[in-house]
Amino acid sequence: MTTLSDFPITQKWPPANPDVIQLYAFPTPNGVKASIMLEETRLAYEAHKVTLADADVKSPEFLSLNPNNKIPAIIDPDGPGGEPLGLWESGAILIYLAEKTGKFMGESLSEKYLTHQWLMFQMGGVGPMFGQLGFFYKFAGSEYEDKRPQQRYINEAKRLLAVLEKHMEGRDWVTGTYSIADMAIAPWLRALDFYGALDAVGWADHKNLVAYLDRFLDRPAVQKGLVTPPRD
Ligand SMILES: N[C@@H](CCC(=O)N[C@@H](CS)C(=O)NCC(=O)O)C(=O)O
Repeated sequence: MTTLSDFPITQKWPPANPDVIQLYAFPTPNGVKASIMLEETRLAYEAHKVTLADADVKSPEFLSLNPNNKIPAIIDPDGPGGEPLGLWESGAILIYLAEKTGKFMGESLSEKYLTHQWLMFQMGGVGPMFGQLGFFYKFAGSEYEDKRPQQRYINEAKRLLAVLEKHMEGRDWVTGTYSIADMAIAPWLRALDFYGALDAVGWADHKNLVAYLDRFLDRPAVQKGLVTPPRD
């Protein structure tokens, strides 16, 4: 039978309590999806800080859990069949934790699939496109003389915001009730401020999204998840 200590990642980030879920993350928009869900579900967990530096995400120990060198990742020592389960990709982690607890994935089967739909919209659209916007608007790409890539991602971010703004008319949460889709989408809306891109994408004109993000940030579990593990 496999145990937590069989995972090489535990050599670099030893568990204080091997019986609880181990979270390997950094408080980025993708990282906080997992910590927010763990806070919302009140599952017992231990957070290990894995920075985006090569010494962490590209260390042999981290790569042994996630060969794609990206946070977040988890190990649940009490996975399916009581066996430990290591998992990466934030969307997969959210679905796993929702199924484990029976929480935040809708009440009916239809709600469940709609939750998946909006989660995939974030994973395949909002996350990658806003991430590129961050690169070309705030980070190294902002120095590039050719501004066409920057403009492309500004336009794509605006397009995605327009889809969400329209959808959120008359809704508090993306699928009606609070779900993992919100935990995936809202942290990426918050990232626009960090990228200094609020004006570039016309954020203030999206009144439904401004109210939605405030609603999300008001939740105590979100506030805790956003600083877990602590940056410093
Ligand atoms: N699709 C992945 C993306 C994760 C991701 O991009 N993580 C970034 C931080 S937000 C990372 O770990 N970057 C480190 C690197 O690429 O070296 C997920 O949703 O889990």
